[in-house]
Amino acid sequence: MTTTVARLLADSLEAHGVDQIFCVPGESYVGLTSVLTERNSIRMIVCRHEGGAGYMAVADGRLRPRAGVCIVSRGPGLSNAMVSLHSAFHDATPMVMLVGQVERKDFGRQALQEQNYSKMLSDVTKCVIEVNEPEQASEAIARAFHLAESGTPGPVAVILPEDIFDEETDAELNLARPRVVPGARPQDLDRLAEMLAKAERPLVLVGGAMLYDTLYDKQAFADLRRLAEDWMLPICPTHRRPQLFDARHPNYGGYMGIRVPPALIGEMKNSDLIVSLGERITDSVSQSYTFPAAPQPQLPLVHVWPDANEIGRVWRVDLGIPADPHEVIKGLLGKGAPQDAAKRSGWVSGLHAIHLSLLEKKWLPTSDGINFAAIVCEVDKHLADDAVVTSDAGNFGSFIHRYIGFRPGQEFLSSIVGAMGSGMPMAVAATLRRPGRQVVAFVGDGGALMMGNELATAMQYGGCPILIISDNSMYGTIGMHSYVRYPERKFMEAMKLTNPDFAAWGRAFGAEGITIREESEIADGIARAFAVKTKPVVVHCLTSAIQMSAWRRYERGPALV
Ligand SMILES: Cc1ncc(C[n+]2csc(CCOP(=O)(O)OP(=O)(O)O)c2C)c(N)n1
Repeated sequence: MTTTVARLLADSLEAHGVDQIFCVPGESYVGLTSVLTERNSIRMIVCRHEGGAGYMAVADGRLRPRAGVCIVSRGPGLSNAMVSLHSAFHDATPMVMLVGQVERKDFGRQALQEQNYSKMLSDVTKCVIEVNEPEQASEAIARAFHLAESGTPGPVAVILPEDIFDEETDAELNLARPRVVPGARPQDLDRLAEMLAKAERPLVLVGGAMLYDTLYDKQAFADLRRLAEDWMLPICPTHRRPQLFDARHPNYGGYMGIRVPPALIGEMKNSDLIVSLGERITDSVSQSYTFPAAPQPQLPLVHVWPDANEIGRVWRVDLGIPADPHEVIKGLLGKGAPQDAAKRSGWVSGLHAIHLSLLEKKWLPTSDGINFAAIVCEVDKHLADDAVVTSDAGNFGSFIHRYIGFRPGQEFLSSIVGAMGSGMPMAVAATLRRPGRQVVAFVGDGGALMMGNELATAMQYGGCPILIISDNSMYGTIGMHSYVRYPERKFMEAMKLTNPDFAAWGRAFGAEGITIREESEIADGIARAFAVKTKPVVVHCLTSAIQMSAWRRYERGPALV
């Protein structure tokens, strides 16, 4: 049946279950917007910055088993969106970005805002698909979703010239391609079972691919717990994936985030086997490539990841299983636990005891503002079992991981690679995908003004996130790095920030604004924030710069300031 490219593209997106698209409008794709807005099936979420739209798509790609989608305009629009592609690529998050392009007759002339997207995006996408013929449009969408969601997930860009949307075509609608689930060979499962049976002090890391398993099938949480209990294994959720295992469960072996505290990493290093179940392993998780050491690990390493390309790329592994982690868990459960699994109970309880001691809600007083620990602990008291928490990048985030014991059912969203600006847009995406649930975004004063403008998008679509801003009047993380690397040098001139009254800033958007200046105001301020529920809330917390992170203080204090 003859249709137009724009209608065929809209049909193709619908066929892939797309129900919302994040965008900043652009003249390069009005032919598509006009068709999409005619349909009730796909909601266009109009954002204030393409980086914000992109981060929302990244978050959406982690909140359901389907790539998040955004549309941006050529040159400037895509340039703004690059940070979200960078994050999706490093975070192994499925995302499809549609990009408007100049008319085909002008290709290569450096027409207004034209870029060569295959060159520009070559290192931040899994694939750039340029659609130059109407017949390719629907196939391009099907390929984009397939590539974004399979193997190592990631972002795929589909480039659409401005003049293609109204062209007629008889091309067939391409339906979504069935999910390919890679599984383990029987001999590999046997070997893994043998290695696990023999190990006295194993560590099991769980990460990103495990998160997708829980989106496809909630049973994955229960199966992982059973594996941990029956086989007596310590489970260690990795960097910014804290919700994968209940932090209070006795088999929780410790959070394997960036810079694990010495007491925990010291004990972890006594391990005699690491099994990475759906964690890609990065420099953050491996403590800057020291544990496991790259390229030759100091202990046996088993890597389960759904993409053979990735396994062995950096580390020489003893056993690589290019499989879906849940399939491997089911395979192990089918075999039954070793008779003497209880021999590891001392190892597991030892790790868990260290983990619990690190979670303890205690902190030191500070003279230059609130210790952010006190705020985070108060927020934790109000978090529902199905709350969504987002975090921007910055040292304030270390307090979240130190003091909040996450549990399955709660969700945590962040740029895993640590790109600032993600916290607020991810919270907006969460309010849309999880309506009626608590959504709390933690940001620093740096990140707040990078992408905090998406508060306007929350207002526009009725989202009610609570934005907790840690205002230490500086880009604190970088101050900490300067201090650690050059302890005798001053650095504040290059880090300090002059901030607005963030509560008033929030009220200007139509949100509730609350200011917390000292510890005595925390309980009331946070309770008021959680009570609002009908509009966004901005909580401006005047925090200490001396307490650099949940683990570190400026020994020399304000002398450096
Ligand atoms: C987009 C981006 N720009 C710069 C950085 C480098 N960076 C990492 S953390 C940080 C400071 C964050 O400051 P703030 O939001 O105030 O939080 P704090 O560290 O003070 O808690 C910077 C500049 C980054 N990670 N991402």
